[in-house]
Amino acid sequence: REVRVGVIGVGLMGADHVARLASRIKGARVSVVTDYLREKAQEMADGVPGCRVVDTAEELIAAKDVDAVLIASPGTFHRDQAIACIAARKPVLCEKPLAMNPEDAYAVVQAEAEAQKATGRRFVSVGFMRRFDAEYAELKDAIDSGELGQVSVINCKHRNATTHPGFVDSMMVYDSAVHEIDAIHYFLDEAITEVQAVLPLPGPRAAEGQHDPMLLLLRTSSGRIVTDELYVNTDSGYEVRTEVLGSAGIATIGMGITRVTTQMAGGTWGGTVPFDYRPRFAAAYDAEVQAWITAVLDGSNIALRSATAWDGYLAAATCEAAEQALTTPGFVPVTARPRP
Ligand code: ISE
Repeated sequence: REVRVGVIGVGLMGADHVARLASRIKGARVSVVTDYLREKAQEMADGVPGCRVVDTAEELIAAKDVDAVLIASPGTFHRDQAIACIAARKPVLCEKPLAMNPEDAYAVVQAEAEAQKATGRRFVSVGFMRRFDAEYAELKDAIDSGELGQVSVINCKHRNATTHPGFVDSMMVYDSAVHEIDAIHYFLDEAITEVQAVLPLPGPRAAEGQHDPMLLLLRTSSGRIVTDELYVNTDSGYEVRTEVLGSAGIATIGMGITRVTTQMAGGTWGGTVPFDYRPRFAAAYDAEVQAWITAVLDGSNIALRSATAWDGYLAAATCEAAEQALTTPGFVPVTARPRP
């Protein structure tokens, strides 16, 4: 059997997923695509044998030739589209963020909890693909094994070469910092209790009203501090770095540098840095989508290592505190509702 996947949104990430599903993922094919730019969807479908276009996400989710849905639309649409997939009892891999505010994310958690009562199954995976990154898995093992000793501080660097127009502070939080927020939950298995934002002098490429770079300080329930340095207009390359300060060792991963060349002319050294997240995390995206398809084929719907709707909600609740911290001095508490 193969899973017929419908892809909602064929922008940067959606197009990358269509290519991955059409060429590298075993047990699946893309049967239907949709995008608000119909011609873009048609162009994508024309390149995938047996793939057709529909006008709306609702049509795609209801389509008889769609067994599972990959949501790669803008985050503001994720809530309604994920809830529609749950109502249609179709497994869904929703690109991060699950929603652009905690209330919408919690609505997805509740809808899935009701469906799970009725069917005994869950349906929602959230696309925090770093959980499938080999370096992240290795770092988590080093933390969990005690090899690094007591971890007190984690320093994160999240650098993009550029972002699209309109990528304001709330997008830096909900669309970029959200990866580090989920990574903290993944690495430390504990809640984030409060967030502080420190806003340096904006860089020359920061958009009007955008605080880029942006520094976030996040405190966890055991008292650890995570720093997240976001810089989304470096105009150079894509670099995601995590450094864990332990009492027995300091580990750094994700140099994001695909190759370091030494002894270059003039005695300097350097390397190449991928332009954006698709080449840097290609293997993680492949592993994430393959694990999702395998889970759909075996009926479990959600891969063991995948982020769940609850992880998506916790990330959104923390993002809300981070967003409030942008205009509130000091630490802002994270408030999370009980898990249903
Ligand atoms: C983008 O949506 C991603 O998910 C990338 O991983 C992140 O680095 C980038 O800042 C986001 O805009």
